[in-house]
Amino acid sequence: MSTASPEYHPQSLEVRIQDQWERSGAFHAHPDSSKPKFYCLSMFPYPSGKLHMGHVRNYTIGDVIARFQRMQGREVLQPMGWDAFGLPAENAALKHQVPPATWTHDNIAHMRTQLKRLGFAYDWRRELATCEPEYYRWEQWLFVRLFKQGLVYRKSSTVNWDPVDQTVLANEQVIDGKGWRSGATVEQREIPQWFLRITDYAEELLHGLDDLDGWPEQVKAMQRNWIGRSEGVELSFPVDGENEPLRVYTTRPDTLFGVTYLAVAPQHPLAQRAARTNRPLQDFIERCQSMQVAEAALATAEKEGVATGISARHPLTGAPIPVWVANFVLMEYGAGAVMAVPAHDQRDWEFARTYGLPIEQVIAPSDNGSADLDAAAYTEPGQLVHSGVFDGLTSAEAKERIAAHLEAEGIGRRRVQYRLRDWGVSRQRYWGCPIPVVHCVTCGPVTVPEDQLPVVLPTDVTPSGAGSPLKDMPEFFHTTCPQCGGPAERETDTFDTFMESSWYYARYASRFADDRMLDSEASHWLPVDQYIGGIEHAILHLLYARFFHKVLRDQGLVQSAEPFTRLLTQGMVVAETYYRESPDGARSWFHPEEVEVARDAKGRHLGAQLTADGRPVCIGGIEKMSKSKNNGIDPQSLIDRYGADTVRLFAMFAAPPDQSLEWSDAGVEGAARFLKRLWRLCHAHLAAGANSAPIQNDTKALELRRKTHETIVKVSDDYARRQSFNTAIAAVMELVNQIPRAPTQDMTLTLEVREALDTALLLLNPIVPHICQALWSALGHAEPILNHPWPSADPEALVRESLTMVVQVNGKVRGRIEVAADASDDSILAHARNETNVAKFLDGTTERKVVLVRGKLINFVVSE
Ligand code: ANZ
Ligand code: ZN
Repeated sequence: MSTASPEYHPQSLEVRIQDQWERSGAFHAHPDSSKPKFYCLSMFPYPSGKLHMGHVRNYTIGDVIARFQRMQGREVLQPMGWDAFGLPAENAALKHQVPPATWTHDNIAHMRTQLKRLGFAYDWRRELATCEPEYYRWEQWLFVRLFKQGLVYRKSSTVNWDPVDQTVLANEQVIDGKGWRSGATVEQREIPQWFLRITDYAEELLHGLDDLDGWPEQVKAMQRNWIGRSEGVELSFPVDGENEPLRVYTTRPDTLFGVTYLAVAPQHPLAQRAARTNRPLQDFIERCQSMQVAEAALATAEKEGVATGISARHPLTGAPIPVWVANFVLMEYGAGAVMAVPAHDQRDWEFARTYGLPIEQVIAPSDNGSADLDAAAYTEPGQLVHSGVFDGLTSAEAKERIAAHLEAEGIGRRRVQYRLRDWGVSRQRYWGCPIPVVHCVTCGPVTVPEDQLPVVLPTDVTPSGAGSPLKDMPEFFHTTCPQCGGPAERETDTFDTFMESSWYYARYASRFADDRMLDSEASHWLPVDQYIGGIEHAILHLLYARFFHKVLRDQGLVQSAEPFTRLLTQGMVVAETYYRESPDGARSWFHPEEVEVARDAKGRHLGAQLTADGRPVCIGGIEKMSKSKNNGIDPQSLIDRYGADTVRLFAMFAAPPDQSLEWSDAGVEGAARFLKRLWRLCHAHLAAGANSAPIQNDTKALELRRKTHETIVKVSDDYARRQSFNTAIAAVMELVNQIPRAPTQDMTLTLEVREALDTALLLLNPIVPHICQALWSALGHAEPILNHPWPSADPEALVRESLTMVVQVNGKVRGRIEVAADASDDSILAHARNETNVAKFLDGTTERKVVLVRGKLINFVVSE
């Protein structure tokens, strides 16, 4: 017998195997491979400093899919990189007085080491950081192209201005209307900014969703909402004393006869004109100006308004209608003005009640019920009343007829309207991609010519917090105009970091092209076959990336219409929270490791105490892991303690990928125990040594073999179609549990045990690739497991050879028969009738009915 089996030492084993992968270039993706391609991508991280559990989960899911697809015979591209520009680097720079570039690169170095330690199958040659000029130069190049095509424009728009720090603040830097650093009351300022015409693509972005069968419905619904297509009518109301009529946009032309006032946005020209001679109106408009501009804030704000004193005319009845200015009307939507129908629009109703404006019903419920307009607006469709010749029509008919009438009279026209706004890409921040524009006194804003790109962001900069440091760098700031050669100043705004994350997936696929943005390799790999990331990116990131992809397609740089064929949005990583409250109500949060928890038999919390002082703490409920609740588990400490495979196994086993994953010590311990068991089982099998010939038709052997192949069927479906990795793992665990523990006493099963073990390793390999490789080679396979094809089930092994069935006559058991599992009903019945004892009881009777429950029983119902 051989020497003692080796022990499972994940740390050394994993590093050794990672080294082999690295040295052999195991994860280099080759575009010239004859295998079909599979592009698997996880959303790249912001290099915040170290990996958190959310990253680990996201990247493990991606890696499992990538490794599975590789075993399915695909040439897999799985890259990784860094979303490296952004505000946190500037904040950290202020705090620690280091340049954002240094901070970012240090973080990248650390996080790269962490990712490597987790054994992810990345093609590291393709790594990119968006803060590198070799990356962002192509973004600048594209911007200049789009500018020339008219897809870029400049317009004034509102920003948050901190009057003390003399700087523009991002929305998240405004806390309760005050600057986060200075505490000064934030003002709204209009400054010129750059916009991309994403609205030109609104229709295609909307319709494209219909073909994305591999996306979660929920995400598609969120995108549809965000794009917000509506069909309506734009119509004009003549205004007394003005040449220009007032245009409004409505989706309910059927309610036209119920208009009792018009409301315009505070920024509307009519409001501005009226304010010149109307002091209260002027004050109101100013107050609106200083309010938060966010739409969400508007939705919850008190509906307020001021009358202008201006009167308009109903376009069909000629009745006078007062014009108001109201804070709920958005200047950027529709026509910046609404026809208010308080009887049938709740917002208009509330406003009318507040200001004593009339409420006139024009839609009656179709079921002859009545609408209680004293309680609320009636917003359902119905039948028209008090609407002249249109009375009696349904809402749907009236929408058509009134729209047609308005068009015929030249009063209005049908219009499709989107909620989606053009994308403002200017940020008044230092740590971002420079916008490739110079401002010339003579020529105005001029884009930087292609041969002068990239505009490189100076990196030896430590921001002071007040304004952009680029303005104080003459060598960057002062330049000459590419058009007239005169003196000019560089734009110091940088791009929204969503710009970089909108095309990184394409650049990975074309990583080695140094003379162009994307080469033909991009067309080879794209679209991404599987994209994995957080639901928090369901709207903006995914919409911007889809927009960019269509723009790139229209530039001839990619061929597909959509960037991501299949999308998996993984759930949050959550953990229990613990706190104590001080007398003033402030809570201090304790880390789960500082707390001891008492549980009942079912594992429910009974109470918790702080280990340090033994006194109770409150249990705050399960929440997303975060700094603020102090409930984050540092993955590094888990890797150090258990190794990467245990962490990966826990992340995949504890929950389906799209659900939240609750952190538990017990779960991690369980994962570690399972791997140890697998290790011991393989080595016990090896230690048993001998290889005797199989015994034909041995039931135990056939059963184990069947279990092995049933597991292949189930697990393959779980991986490929259902993406239900936790149940796949559970199925393999079941198989492993069925492998006899004492192989020396069961020598006849050697071959079947070997097959079961080999299969378990292959099925687990995408999830725990290090231990699987180690055991695979211990079992004598020379070729690495990651190159081994995925196992396929042997249909013969799946056949349950024979089954025992009970035969009854009039409900009494009269015999038992053995039938082939796939025998036909007829042959089963024939067999049953021929069974000696059964035949005796059937003899001389008339058959009334036969009941056949496959695999169980046959009952002959007979009469004499
Ligand atoms: C009259 C009316 C009667 C309306 C009624 C609704 C119900 P969606 O579907 O989102 O496109 N609206 C138009 N422009 C607006 C603006 N700039 N700011 C705020 N609200 C505006 O919404 C279209 C409806 O929102 C329009 O239809 C208009 O009110 C309002 F029983 O017109 B409606
Ligand atoms: Zn010039």
